[in-house]
Amino acid sequence: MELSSTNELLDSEKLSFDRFRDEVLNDYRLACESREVSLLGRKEVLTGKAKFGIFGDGKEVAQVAAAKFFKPGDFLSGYYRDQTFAFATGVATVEEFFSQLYADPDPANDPHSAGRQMNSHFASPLVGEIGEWLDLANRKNITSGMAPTAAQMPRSIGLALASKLFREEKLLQPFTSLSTNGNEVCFCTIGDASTSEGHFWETVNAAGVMQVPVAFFVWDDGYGISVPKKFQTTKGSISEALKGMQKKEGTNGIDIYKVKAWDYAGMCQVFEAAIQKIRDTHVPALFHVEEVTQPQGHSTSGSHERYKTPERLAWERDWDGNKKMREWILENELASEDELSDLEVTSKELVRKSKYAAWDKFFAPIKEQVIITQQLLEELINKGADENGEITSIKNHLLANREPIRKDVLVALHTAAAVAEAHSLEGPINSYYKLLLEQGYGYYNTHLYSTAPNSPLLEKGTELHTDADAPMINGYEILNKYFDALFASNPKIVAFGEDVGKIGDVNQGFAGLQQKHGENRIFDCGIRELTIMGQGIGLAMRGLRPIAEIQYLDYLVYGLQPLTDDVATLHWRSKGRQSAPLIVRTRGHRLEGIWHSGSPMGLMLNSLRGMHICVPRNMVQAVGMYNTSLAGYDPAIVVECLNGYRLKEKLPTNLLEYKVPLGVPEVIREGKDITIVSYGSTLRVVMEAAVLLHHKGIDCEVVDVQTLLPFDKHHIILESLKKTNRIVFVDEDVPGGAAGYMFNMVMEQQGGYRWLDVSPRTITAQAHRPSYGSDGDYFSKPNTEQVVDVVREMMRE
Ligand SMILES: Cc1ncc(C[n+]2csc(CCOP(=O)(O)OP(=O)(O)O)c2C)c(N)n1
Ligand SMILES: [Mg+2]
Repeated sequence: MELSSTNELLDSEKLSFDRFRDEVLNDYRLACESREVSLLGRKEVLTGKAKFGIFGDGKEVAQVAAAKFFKPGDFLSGYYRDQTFAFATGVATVEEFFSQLYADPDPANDPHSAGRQMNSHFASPLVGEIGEWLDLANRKNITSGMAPTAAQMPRSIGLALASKLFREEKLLQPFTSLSTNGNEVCFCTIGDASTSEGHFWETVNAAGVMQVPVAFFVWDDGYGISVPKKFQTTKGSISEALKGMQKKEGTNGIDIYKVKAWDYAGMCQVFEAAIQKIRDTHVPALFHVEEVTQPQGHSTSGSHERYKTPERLAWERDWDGNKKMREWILENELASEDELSDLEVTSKELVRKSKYAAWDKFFAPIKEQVIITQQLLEELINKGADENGEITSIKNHLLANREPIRKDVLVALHTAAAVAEAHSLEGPINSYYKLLLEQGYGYYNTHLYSTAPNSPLLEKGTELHTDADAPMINGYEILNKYFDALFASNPKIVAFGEDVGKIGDVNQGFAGLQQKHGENRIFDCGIRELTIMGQGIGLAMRGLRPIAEIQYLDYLVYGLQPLTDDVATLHWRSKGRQSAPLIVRTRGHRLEGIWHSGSPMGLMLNSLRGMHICVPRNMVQAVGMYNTSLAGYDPAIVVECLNGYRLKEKLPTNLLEYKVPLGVPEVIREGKDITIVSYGSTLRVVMEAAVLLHHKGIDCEVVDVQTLLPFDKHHIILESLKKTNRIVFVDEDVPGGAAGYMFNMVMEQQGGYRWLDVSPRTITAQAHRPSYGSDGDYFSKPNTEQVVDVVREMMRE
């Protein structure tokens, strides 16, 4: 009996030793494969098969160590050095890596971005075919990478905050496919130099304040391209610089750990305990991973010999993580020299084969296009369309190209069609050209917005129901009643921002709602627009429905970077694999002075393609736009009129059901003489002018565009113009801003120029920001008298 239990013990010790050894060797294998990917990847760029390469060499061991503690349900918000992490978690394969390097547009080959992103930008599927959220709690999740340094930081706050909400909010507990009791940790990686960005500091501070489960990893290789850390970081050390944020007994803050990138065993030990602590306590932590190397330099765009000293280069060779891990395995007798050599050979072989497989898949469809094109060109030659040898030369040129791309085939077809026209033989060439063109545009230009059946773009709208004796109440009270009903009806809604929680926003739209629905649903944030937007992005990616506030539209620029780079591009750049249906709530247009009456709509139009831009004229319309947006998965921004909160509106009876269709203008005053197109606050100026003009015998038709993106899907403005033959666009953006955009859409896209009797006009604010005070407003923004005068001039023309 005793003997057998001793044997059992020995057996189990042997088993656990074997398991440990296998795990270590598997990690080493991953590190070797990843290194080979970097080496071969760079060659592919240098030989011209790929355009640009940025790789994770030098960070392999640190990443296999970190990935060991990344569990299903966890999220990575990382950057372009995370290839080893992506391989180790199984989110990406080596073959997929090469497909992305070659920019293969077939999502079956590059599922992460379908050829739309540079290499090393991974994305795991968060949403399914019909836009529905997948079982994220049971998957390892990587949020789509971005190239701007530190852009991954803001959303990490939201990805981590979601865990806290899922753990603390009872109403969210049934959503077990999205979270397992909030156990999920957000891993957030960043290079040492990128910690110089404000994004980093704002994010780490917010994590320390909110106590959310995020693990920041700083890969410190001492450089940001060529600039060393003495020019980047106070005291040349991010862990030193962050000491004031370190959590102590009885305070909030972050835990800080220092590890060495070549010390596999040391990192595993620290990461294991520290990540578990984050998972259990939601206290955030930062790992300062020091002594990272970069064997091949920053990217394929340059060589590091230009800025690293020979001593530094020699040190990097000696302290290479893979080399050190190998030495450690041998010292601890976990494998023999021969075993490691075999493993290294097998790793190289696997990468080489994967590379060829990716290239063959990338090239096969192009090769087929070349063959068909060759046949079409030969047919032309046979039919006598080549008397000057032009077709033969096009053919030879195409066939001489050993690595043609789709563009080369299209150029050949386009040129050949022009020659064939002289013989009326261009038909088949043109048909094939059109087919390939359509295919190409399909590869690159789809999925800017949701393609799901519940797309807000498909919403037809619902009627507004108002009782005959409905009370007239303030605009903010309409919103308040609406948000109250919304929180009661949908447990996934959360709203937050500056002054949103306790006082219920500066205009009382949420007044009393935190007290009623709880601090997990409606809450205050620090003054940090950038990470308020990031918070919204992360929460939305995890399946919640955040309404994130920018207190005044003028401050949108602080939060614009994550909106333009992350939110607006996410669905497109992942070809529908990921969505962030964030709703940004803000208030703008005329009120008082330079920073409380901005209307930078042109700025938004130019930077937020991929979001919907809603510009309601009153709060009931705003409600209808919130409802439409919340019924689908696209991100949207709603600009409420700052001067509309205290204007009286009739209280509808169907606040929760009322939906405004996007991209459908409304004629709010009918007339036959001139069409005035506007939106938001200027509509009140326009309506006043219309009354004055009516007394002068001029009958204005006033059109509210309602949403700038999408813009007038059914050409309702054109219908009005056909009737009046005169049109003026009015808004309070700068000249050439959103009014210029509307002008262009109606003239060019809708063909409005054909219906004009007089020159079309715009009336906008001045080229500078608005001055303070009522006179400042009068002389800076369009006013009633100006509209009256312009319209009268147009009528006289
Ligand atoms: C906002 C922004 N500015 C500049 C760049 C160009 N750029 C790309 S990587 C890089 C250096 C980043 O260094 P670090 O954060 O240390 O990461 P590493 O590449 O060393 O891992 C720079 C300046 C960029 N991508 N984004
Ligand atoms: Mg660096």
